[in-house]
Amino acid sequence: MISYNVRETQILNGLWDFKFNEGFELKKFSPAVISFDERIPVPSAFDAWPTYQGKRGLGIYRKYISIGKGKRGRLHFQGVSMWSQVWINGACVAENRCGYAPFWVNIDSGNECNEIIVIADNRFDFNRVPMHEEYFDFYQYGGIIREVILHQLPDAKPCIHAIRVRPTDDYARGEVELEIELDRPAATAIQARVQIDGVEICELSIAAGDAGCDCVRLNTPNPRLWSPNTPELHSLKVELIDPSNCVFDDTSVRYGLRRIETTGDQILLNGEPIQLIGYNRHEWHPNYGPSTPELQMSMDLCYLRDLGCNFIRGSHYHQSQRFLDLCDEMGFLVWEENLGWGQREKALTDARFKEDHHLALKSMVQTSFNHPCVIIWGFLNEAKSNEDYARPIFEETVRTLRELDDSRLISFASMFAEDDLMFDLVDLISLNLYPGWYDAEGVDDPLELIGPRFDRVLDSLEQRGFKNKPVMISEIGVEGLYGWHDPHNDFFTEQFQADYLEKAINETLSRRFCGIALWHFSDARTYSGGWSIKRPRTHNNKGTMDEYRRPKLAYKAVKQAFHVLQEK
Ligand code: ADA
Repeated sequence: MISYNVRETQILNGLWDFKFNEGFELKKFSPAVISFDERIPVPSAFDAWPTYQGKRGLGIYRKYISIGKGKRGRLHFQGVSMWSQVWINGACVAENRCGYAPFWVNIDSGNECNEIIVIADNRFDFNRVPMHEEYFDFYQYGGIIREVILHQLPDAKPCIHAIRVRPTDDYARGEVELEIELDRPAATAIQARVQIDGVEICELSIAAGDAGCDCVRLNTPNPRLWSPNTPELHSLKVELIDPSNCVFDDTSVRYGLRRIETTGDQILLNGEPIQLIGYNRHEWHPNYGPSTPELQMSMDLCYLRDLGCNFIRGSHYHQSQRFLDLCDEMGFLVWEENLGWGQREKALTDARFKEDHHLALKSMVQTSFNHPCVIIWGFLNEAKSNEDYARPIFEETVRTLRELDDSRLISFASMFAEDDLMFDLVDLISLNLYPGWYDAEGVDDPLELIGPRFDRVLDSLEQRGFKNKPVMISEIGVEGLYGWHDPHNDFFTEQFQADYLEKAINETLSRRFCGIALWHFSDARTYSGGWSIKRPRTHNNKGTMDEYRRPKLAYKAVKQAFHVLQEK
């Protein structure tokens, strides 16, 4: 959570002027030709809205904002999907090509009244927006799907762009490294005053010409460790002071003292082995599409806690900062991943895709850096990691992640357990396995496929030299249609799903796997048209709850299995 005392910020939630256009040619776009004919709430997906459900085209938004005299503005967009442009006072100032990646836009006009136009285009077009492809197994919406925050800053001075707090090896005694990044170089030297939990810690000097200060080590007074059982948070505030001793900008962030690492085939949290037990979760609800309200997020977390989970894989894109704040507070361990789903040669070798993937990755790490809940950075879910052509982008991604943040584990979810070529690059091997489901054609007892498949996979990893690397099941599950029962307890019944998940949990955790993330928490809308031929109701129905969070029979079975584990 980021907060400000001196800095003026405003969350621009509410109704924005809106125009939808299906066939508009982008080359011809000019704000002057748009006649806005309605108003639509921000944040929301326009195609989750009754009038535009299922439509693809341009959603054009307008908002007038005032900037105080002697101030400049910065807009922080938390997510505009899929392809977007921002126009300020008639000029295009930014383009973003990943619908979940936060980005900043400056308003330096000096005008008091400013016209902000945002174009959000949800049409698939590999050449223009290669990170979003039509075949992903989750519905991709358009619009300003997450909050927009206006920051007002003193015109002539730099401001704090980011504060990064990173626990050191001496985290248990409260030591952290602090890095401050300004949004522009300081014209004259600036003093920065640092407080932790309200206690003055030190003053730092940022020299003229510098755009921040490099890592300094600081001690947290009265340090308390962060863990799922003790989600203790500390807060660090930086104030920028001018020569007359006035605070002209400030930022407070929360952080947690914790360490995540691996040793042999185990994951350690604060030096103790930990098993990751939980779910994959899509940020989705039928009433709101991808713009889930915070209350729904809290309820989802309460269900996950009730189920006995300590872990959530945020499949398959950047997580909402609101959600991560809640996870920090409630003590969930989170895998956050860059947008990706099943990329093949076309994308993995494409220069534009690589560039966008890289930018989105940076945005994810920079935005979520201070959340103690995030313990794993993930990327490229189920890409073709069994092919040599994928090596360069996998190497580059891991290199970038380690440069940006070497304090978390790195992984990707692979669907090629026996012939993946990238396991050497990551800290944690993560496998998406669906034994007894996709491979069950013609098999009498699909549940009996689970254990033997696990054994084959573990043998193969051992033979390839990965005996001493942690391995987790990052996805496993089967479809259960809410309310579907029949005496045979066959595929798609709630009972089959319940029996399957119970068995999958027990078979996983009686082996050397260090974690399991079931696929998935709640049913979610998927791709439409012919893409959804294998998805009854056009939903991915492998949720333990349906899309309205009504528990299926699996809920009880999973809860029991997870609680037995936690009590061991
Ligand atoms: C994959 C994928 C999920 C989902 C799942 C399934 O592993 O990562 O997004 O599509 O399969 O239900 O088949």
